[in-house]
Amino acid sequence: MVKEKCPKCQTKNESGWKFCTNCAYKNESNGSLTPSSCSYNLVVMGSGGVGKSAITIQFINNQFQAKYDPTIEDRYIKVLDYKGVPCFIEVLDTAGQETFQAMRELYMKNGEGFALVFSITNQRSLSELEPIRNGILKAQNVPNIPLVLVGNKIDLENKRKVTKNEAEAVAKSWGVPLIEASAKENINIRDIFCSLIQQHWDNSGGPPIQKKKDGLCVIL
Ligand SMILES: Nc1nc2c(ncn2[C@@H]2O[C@H](COP(=O)(O)OP(=O)(O)OP(=O)(O)O)[C@@H](O)[C@H]2O)c(=O)[nH]1
Ligand SMILES: [Mg+2]
Repeated sequence: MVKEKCPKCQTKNESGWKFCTNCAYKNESNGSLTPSSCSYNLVVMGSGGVGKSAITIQFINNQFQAKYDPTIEDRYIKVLDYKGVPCFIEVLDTAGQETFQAMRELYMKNGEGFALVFSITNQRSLSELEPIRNGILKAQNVPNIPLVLVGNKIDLENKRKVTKNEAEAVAKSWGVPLIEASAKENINIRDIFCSLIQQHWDNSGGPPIQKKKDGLCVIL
């Protein structure tokens, strides 16, 4: 059997692989997995270096990436059990650095939930989220698109430049939750993605229900 290497972690996968068995990196060239009715495309956005990739990799793979390697664009897949419901999550880890932002409008339009990340050690990274949020609201046709404001790097409390009150005021003015997190210490990382799923459920009156032929209902 021919094996193909994952470009992200170099693990060998069966030919025709759709996502890496080691790091869950999505192989675009082999198409999407069949989506369940509880499936969401979630997008992680924010300035360069705030920790979008570290958050994504901690969530997907339970590892902290200490080395800074600016992202162009990476997609990952995870099946997350949230309140007993298996949720099929695709996470798009986007570029913070301006030179890599060509696809921005497309994923602002197609995303089904957005984690807007700043670093608590960098005041400017919070203000830089304002135009990103405005772009998402403009690109989306649906009202109440799930959004969460994420203050990352709370393990660096001694370097804090953005107070929690300040971030809470921004979150309140946007009408979104604030989650302070640390990708390094794996603090509140899962909650970021669960919050986006919960907002979907709040908007639609609960988790997706599928009717079976015999009249019984099951939660997918
Ligand atoms: N101490 C600490 N460092 C972090 C944390 N999250 C990320 N970092 C570090 O910050 C640097 C940048 O993290 P990345 O995740 O690559 O940042 P990014 O937002 O993906 O950057 P771009 O891909 O360029 O947009 C790396 O050296 C990470 O190890 C955290 O929670 N705590
Ligand atoms: Mg990155």
